[in-house]
Amino acid sequence: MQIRIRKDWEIGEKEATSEVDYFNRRRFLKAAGLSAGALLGGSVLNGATGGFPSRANALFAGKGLEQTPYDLVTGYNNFYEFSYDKSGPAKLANKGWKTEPWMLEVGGLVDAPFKMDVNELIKKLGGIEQRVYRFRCVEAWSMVIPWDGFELSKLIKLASPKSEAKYVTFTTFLDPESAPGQKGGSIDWPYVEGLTIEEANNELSFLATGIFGKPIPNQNGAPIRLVVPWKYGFKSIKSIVRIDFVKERPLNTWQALQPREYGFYANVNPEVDHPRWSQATERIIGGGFFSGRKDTLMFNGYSDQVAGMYKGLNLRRNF
Ligand SMILES: Nc1nc2c(c(=O)[nH]1)N[C@H]1C(S)=C(S)[C@@H](COP(=O)(O)O)O[C@H]1N2
Ligand SMILES: [Mo]
Repeated sequence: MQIRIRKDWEIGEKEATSEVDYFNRRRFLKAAGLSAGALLGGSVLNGATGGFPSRANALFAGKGLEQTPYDLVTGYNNFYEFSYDKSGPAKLANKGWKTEPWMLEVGGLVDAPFKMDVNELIKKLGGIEQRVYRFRCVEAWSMVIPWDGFELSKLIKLASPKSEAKYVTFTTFLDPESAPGQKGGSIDWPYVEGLTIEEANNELSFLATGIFGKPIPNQNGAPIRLVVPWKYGFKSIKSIVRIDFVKERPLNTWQALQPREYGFYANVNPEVDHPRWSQATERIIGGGFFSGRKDTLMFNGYSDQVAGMYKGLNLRRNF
């Protein structure tokens, strides 16, 4: 019999027990040279302070959606730069990692490349708004989160891409001293994601600098992260330092890691299962034991806004 130690992202939702979390935490602490006690230090939330209070966008008020409690949104995270354990990022991303000031560089096939402080960028783009979106992880859990930030299309307009630009690449920071997860593991750091230019210009594509009307906590991807609510959560890349407009489709981090399981599009689709678990339903984080599961919706409930972009595309093959 073959014994194989699987990574967290290879574990099905049903199998993701507290033992697994405990094992991962211990393994992580060992790798980082830390003891459990080292995690008990104070935590300070840093983030871009610009633009608050945000204006609620009535078109994305999240009518009928029940928001996930703040403590769960900020305490149950995937952020492999810091931890393979859901409760790890809240502690480890707040132990001296500085997310303000923060420069964002925008380049590639554009007429107007720029490198700008995130707070300056917020000012330049006319401030921030709030949108309530569903959020569905490929691991089959979901949340509803009020994000503060601005539409990605505004930044695209500012950069003015050339007609040869067909895709947009997003890159996370690289700083193994601050993010101990980047000292090892299977991921080829830094974490990279991509969208087609049409997807990036879709009205739903959002750059978040806050949640719940406050600066975004480090563990949620301070000071600026992507939010693409019709796609699995791994597309919503955190703590972005570079955005590049490119000709060729980029190889995103999860596709590079497990190409049979994670593709480029990663559109939420209840009819296309993950090779190792069903995507037909999802566990609502904070939903409780009895009312805590629901059917997953095509494109995570955003078909009206996004289905047109995938006409003629085989969604089973282009998963
Ligand atoms: N840089 C970076 N971005 C990332 C991740 C990550 O590990 N590193 N995890 C992704 C995954 S799998 C999910 S589900 C979401 C989680 O976002 P949240 O912790 O704010 O809920 O972030 C995504 N963005
Ligand atoms: Mo995820």
